[in-house]
Amino acid sequence: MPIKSGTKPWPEVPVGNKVLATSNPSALGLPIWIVMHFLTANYQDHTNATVLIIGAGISGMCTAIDLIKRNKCHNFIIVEKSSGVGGTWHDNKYPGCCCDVWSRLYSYSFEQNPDWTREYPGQEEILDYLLNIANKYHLYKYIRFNTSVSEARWDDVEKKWKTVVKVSGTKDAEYSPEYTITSDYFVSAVGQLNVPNYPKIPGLETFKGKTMHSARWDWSYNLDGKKIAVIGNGATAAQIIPEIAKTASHITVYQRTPNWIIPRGDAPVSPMKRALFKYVPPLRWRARAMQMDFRESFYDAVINGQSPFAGDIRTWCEHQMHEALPDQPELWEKLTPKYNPGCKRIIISDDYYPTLARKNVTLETRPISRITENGIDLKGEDGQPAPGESDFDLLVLATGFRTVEFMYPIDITGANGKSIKDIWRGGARAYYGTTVTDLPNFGMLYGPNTNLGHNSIILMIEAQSRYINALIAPVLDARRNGKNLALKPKPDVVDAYNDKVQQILNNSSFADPNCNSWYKNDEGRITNNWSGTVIEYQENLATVDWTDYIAEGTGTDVLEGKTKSNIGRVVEETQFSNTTLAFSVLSAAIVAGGFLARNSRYLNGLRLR
Ligand code: NA7
Repeated sequence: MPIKSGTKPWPEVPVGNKVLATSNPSALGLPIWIVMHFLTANYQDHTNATVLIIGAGISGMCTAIDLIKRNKCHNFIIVEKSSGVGGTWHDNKYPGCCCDVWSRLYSYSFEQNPDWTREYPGQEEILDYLLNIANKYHLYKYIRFNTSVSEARWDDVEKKWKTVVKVSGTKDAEYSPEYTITSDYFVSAVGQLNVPNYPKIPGLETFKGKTMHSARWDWSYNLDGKKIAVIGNGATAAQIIPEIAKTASHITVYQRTPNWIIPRGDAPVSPMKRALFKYVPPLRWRARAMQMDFRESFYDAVINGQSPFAGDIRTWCEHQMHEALPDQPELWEKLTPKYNPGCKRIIISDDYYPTLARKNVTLETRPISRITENGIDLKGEDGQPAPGESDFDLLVLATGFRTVEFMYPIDITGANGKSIKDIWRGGARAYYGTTVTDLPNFGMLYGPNTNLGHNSIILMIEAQSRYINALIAPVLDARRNGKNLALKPKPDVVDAYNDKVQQILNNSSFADPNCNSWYKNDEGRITNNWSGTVIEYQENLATVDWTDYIAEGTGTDVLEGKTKSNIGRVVEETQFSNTTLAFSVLSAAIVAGGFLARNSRYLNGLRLR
């Protein structure tokens, strides 16, 4: 067994295996054993980490990279339920899967990729990008795959988190099926779209054919010539249906509520453009900034149903629908939403309506009453089951995720034994969506009220990672001094913040009573969406106000005299107009040209002499 000598100070040493504490001293010689034990005991321990991150998706990776870059902390563990990195891009690999935000913007600001092959690349290309990031930042050594968190408990005395993890990889589970990790800080990076929502339709379990949830796609199943039922018509279904319709014998789409659908305008990125993005980075930055500007301007459209932009969405949708499905007013009626654009996620697609025009695709809008051994019965007008379509080979559940129970099914207990269920009674809430009342030394990414209907979620995640890392810094300082520090947000600060957010949301399209969405809980509280623009959110998180937090422990002195820390934000929007930019580039070119011309005359002169 290799002995890892700690050549770097804590917390720069990654979590390892506590070799010396468990090995036989006689094998090494007692004096060496004592010295090595002293050197390594503090930080080389399989079940002790400074920070524990749940999830190796975009948020978990971003937090880990910031831990390394901003806090020089390598003493962390990432536990990941699945077998690979990428989070949602690992889980969702159904046919047609891609992002509905341009990847130039749906990517880390600090790792802009010039090589995207399309404006909206597919899942495999996005996953590839994330795998490359994991490699580049050497993240694999921190990740424990096939490991899920079942329970996390704050220890008031030790001022540490005790997190119970379960190992599902068969080989690893043979020797360590379950264990507890102790950490100073606990970060949830599990996201909002993590746990599939299996619909509670009577008879679902009796279906004899194949059943797949969109986020659990079985690629070993051959779709060719199959008769398929798709339940759901959200963003996911709108991507799957056009793909599988190409080879299926027949598809019936079960729509409960219509969606606003606007054109996507996807296109390949030419090799010339890619080369320019690679070798002239300002062009890449500019392209991203312009996409940011456009997406930010979309905010009005999703939040205010009466805004001119919302009117445009209605027009684009109708135009697209009428063009793809000409002279079918009955179908138009079924496909036109009766709620404001933005209340549910606006779908961007060029091929959904044309797919509904195919002979092998049927749209069913009557409600489902039950699922039988091989079919789906409908609710008759008298409310009784009426026979529906049968002989399905495959049932696709494009029914979304359990979104409002953040961190489900993890059992979390905070300070003074308070459970997350009690803390979040009435709906999940957090301070800036990141820190939670009664959960000390806890941070979450893509938490309550941080989802967007109009822009790239990665912009929010980066701000959260930066903010959480700023909160982790004094916890590390205290431990460096041999002390401990516990930070939790003040309840009145959290409440005031959330009241403000809810006030705006309650007057927005998200609150339109004519629609249900995954943004709201059963009581109608909008638990998932942010109320403002990305820039507003980034500005909120650009400063840590230490007076917002209750500090406890033996190491509170590290915060003495500190009231605010300015951590800044990633400025994504354009800073100059195109005219100013063109003028500056032109001026720079003239100056450079003049300089070169003068020097070449001078050099020529030198040569002539
Ligand atoms: P969504 O947007 O939550 O869509 C789920 C769809 O499934 C939606 O059409 C639902 O109808 C439908 N659904 C859910 N349960 C049922 C039952 N019981 N019966 C019939 N139909 C049902 O999930 P997606 O996966 O499409 O997208 C999630 C996000 O992923 C998306 O916003 C992007 O950000 C990426 P409903 O509209 O509720 O009537």
